Amino acid sequence: MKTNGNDIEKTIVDKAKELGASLAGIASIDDLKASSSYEIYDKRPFYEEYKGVKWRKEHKSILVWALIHPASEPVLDWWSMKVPGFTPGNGVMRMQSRKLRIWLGEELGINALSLPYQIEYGGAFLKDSAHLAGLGVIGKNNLLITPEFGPRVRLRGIFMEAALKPTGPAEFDPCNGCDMPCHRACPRGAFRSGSFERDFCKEENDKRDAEAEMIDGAIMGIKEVSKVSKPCRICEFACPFGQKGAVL
Ligand code: B12
Repeated sequence: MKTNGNDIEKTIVDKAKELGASLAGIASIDDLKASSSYEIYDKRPFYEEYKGVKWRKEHKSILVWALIHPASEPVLDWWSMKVPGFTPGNGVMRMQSRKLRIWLGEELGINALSLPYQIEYGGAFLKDSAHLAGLGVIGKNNLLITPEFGPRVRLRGIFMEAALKPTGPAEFDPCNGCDMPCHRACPRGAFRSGSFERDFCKEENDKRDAEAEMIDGAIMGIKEVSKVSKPCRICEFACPFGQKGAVL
């Protein structure tokens, strides 16, 4: 087993970054199971295909990482059914996931499972995972806010058959004293009750789906022209924390 100074967690986080992750960390599955999203989601799933989570006892830890999605690269977030992983950003993260899974097995002898993005097909709640792994905190806009990039990141995870030391949670309080421009910016008033209400958010994203345009494959990283929708990022861009970095 090749580790950096016997610190297996650091070795794994460093590898994720070497493979292109902007941030990475590790959380325990027991902590993740106890996070509020599972309880809430079980009562009212977003996708009807969801039939609950089948936890496997061998999975002890989750590696979760973030890929920066700057405003200068909007295409990373555009959706097309023809793009592997649906968005170019997810396409990049799927490849990172595959490489990390193989490396974990070959170099560290850790069996791992690359998680799909979707909860209903076995995915995990990635904001909760990222918070527990110390990447950032869940802010008033209901998004993971990181010290480095604000909310302008997308997430991915891998379950690992090894009980590793969590790298979080993070001590960070970005919303303290903020007058919440994210709440005022939402075109659908999804924060009218003071917290996020997904039905209003969904209305905006459904409208954007209905307005999907045919876009050249070269732009989406595929060969053919395809129907592309551009999800809303208004509460994400309104966050003052995401506006601080020079390249964001
Ligand atoms: C389904 C889904 C949607 C649905 C439903 C959203 C919802 N929140 O219910 C729709 C289509 C509406 C949507 C919209 C968006 N989404 Co979305 N979505 C998802 C998905 C697949 C599952 C999320 C989910 O159902 N969560 C379960 C519900 C119950 O939880 P929740 O509302 O998110 O909030 C819970 C947590 O915040 C938790 N919580 C709050 N505080 C704390 C504190 C601690 C300590 C812990 C542990 C937990 C916790 O409690 C809340 C429940 O009350 C995830 C991917 C994934 N696999 O996780 C992406 C994901 C959350 N979405 C993402 C994004 C970016 C968006 C959008 C900006 C659109 C876009 N451009 O892609 C908007 C933002 C909406 C918003 N402000 O939350 C990113 C978030 C990145 C980030 N920085 O946080 C994710 C992780 C996908 C990705 N590619 O990385 N999304």
